[in-house]
Amino acid sequence: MRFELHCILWLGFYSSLASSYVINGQRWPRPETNFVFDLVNTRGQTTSPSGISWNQAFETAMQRWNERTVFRFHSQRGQADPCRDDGKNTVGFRRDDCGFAFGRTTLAITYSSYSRGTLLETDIVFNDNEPWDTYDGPLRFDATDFTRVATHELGHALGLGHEDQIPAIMSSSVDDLILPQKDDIEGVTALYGGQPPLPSACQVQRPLPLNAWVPGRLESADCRRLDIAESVFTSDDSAVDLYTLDLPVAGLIVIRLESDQLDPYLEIRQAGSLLASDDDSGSSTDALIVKHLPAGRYQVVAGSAFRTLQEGDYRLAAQINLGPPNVRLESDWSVTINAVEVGGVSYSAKLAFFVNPQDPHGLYWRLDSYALDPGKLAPGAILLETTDLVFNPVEALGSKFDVILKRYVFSQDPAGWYWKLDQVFERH
Ligand SMILES: [Ca+2]
Ligand SMILES: [Ca+2]
Ligand SMILES: [Ca+2]
Ligand SMILES: [Zn+2]
Repeated sequence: MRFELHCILWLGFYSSLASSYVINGQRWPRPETNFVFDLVNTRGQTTSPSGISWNQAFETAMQRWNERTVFRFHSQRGQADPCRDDGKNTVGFRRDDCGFAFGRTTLAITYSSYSRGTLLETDIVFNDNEPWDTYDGPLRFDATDFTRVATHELGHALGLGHEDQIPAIMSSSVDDLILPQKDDIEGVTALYGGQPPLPSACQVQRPLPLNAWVPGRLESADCRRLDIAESVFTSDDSAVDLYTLDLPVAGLIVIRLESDQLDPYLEIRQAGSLLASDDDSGSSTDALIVKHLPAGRYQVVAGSAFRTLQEGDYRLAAQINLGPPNVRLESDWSVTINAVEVGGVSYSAKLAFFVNPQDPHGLYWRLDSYALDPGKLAPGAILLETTDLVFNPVEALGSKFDVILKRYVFSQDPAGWYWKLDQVFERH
């Protein structure tokens, strides 16, 4: 039986979140199949306008499934006619739909033949009346991305139907997503069983040293958020770099992710669950997390706030002082700050204890004096972008404490700098 899957794709957006993958009811006897192809479009071109060969693009689409699911697409170079039942799976460009006119909104069609629920052959026909190119990220209006449509059609070829309820590459409308999403991956698992693999890019974790800026770059070859978000899943093509943070003490850590080329998004995870995340708490769209954590190993995820792939350079730092404190509480309750970081510049400062007449039981300090001290960029005291003060740690009463002081506006001295004690953790 020859079964035609009209794959009607046009620009559109997802609406609600619900439901799950759709299976056509047919599957290959084993989770693998072979495609024979050597792609040339109807104008005789072997490459897309951006210079990627159609063959390479189709293989990339195969890899997107191979990397994330138990299914394996194999490829073999050779000529074959996508309009013929010849025992070969293939893909080709055509100006007509195997003798018929393409529908006005049809970008590609996958034909499947099967017997009693077992797939025998699939052929994919691309509508070459449409402008095609190859690119990642947001969909362009001047040309459709061949690779993501090929990824979608290959989803039909392995047995998936359309899914329009939740984010999926198997959506009937082509959009900004380019990879099989969680729902698509679960659909393949439902068809073929087994445990989906973790893409190799997601198995690489760089150690994140403390108190140093680490340069990095988000790009296409990186792990993607959809591959690592295990607890609360958000379907997402965006690139992520994974770091291991070893915290030898329980302490207050300040983690920053900064970039002027992309919109940073930062996460701290442990054993697959999310402990903290931030988008824009730093300056501009930079991410900043201030969090007290027990000693242990953490995963720091450097990503972008975009749902699609956003490429660019960034820098990442985790700040906590494990050496002698740079901040001391004196016997008169004034605070001596040996070195405080303010936007990458070091100052020394003195805070005076302040009895607030409006809150006599609260603990307050007032900026007494400060001096630029550019030679001494040492960790342990940071004036955050929020103008809150972090001491990680301060030496006080014979112990060390990690402390957050919240900026306070004192109505009788609105130009003065005041802070109120907000959180205290004893350093062990
Ligand atoms: Ca065929
Ligand atoms: Ca990277
Ligand atoms: Ca951000
Ligand atoms: Zn389709």
